[in-house]
Amino acid sequence: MVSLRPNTGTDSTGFIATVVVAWIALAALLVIPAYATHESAPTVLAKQTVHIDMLDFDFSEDEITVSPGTELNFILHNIGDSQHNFGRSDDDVTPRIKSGETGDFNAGVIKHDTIFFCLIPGHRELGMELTVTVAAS
Ligand SMILES: [Cu+2]
Repeated sequence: MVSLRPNTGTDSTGFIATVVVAWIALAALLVIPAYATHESAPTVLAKQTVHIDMLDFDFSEDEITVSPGTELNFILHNIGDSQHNFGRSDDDVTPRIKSGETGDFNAGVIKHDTIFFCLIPGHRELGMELTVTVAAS
């Protein structure tokens, strides 16, 4: 028979139960925001490094496919004569990489299909564009 008398605070079983409930509540507070926050850090399931040659005016790869959860790091070799850069936007781009030099760009976990390109005016239009497609293999 289960006792329904109220916990007076002197009952050690009740105290332990209260502590357990408090820990569960604390754990929920820590876990729930991770799901509720839109920009939570995604789980990294794999890391992949991709080497790209930069030419005047093309990338050695036009399209690559990665599995969901892949953190992608680009190593960029400028084998052309002109300077180039590599990124997704004005705020998310490498410095200019000079002819003969190598740069890198950590794109983080690729959450959805993304186009990377050279942001130097005119270069993207000439062909310096790379599409990364996210697809389960
Ligand atoms: Cu360029």
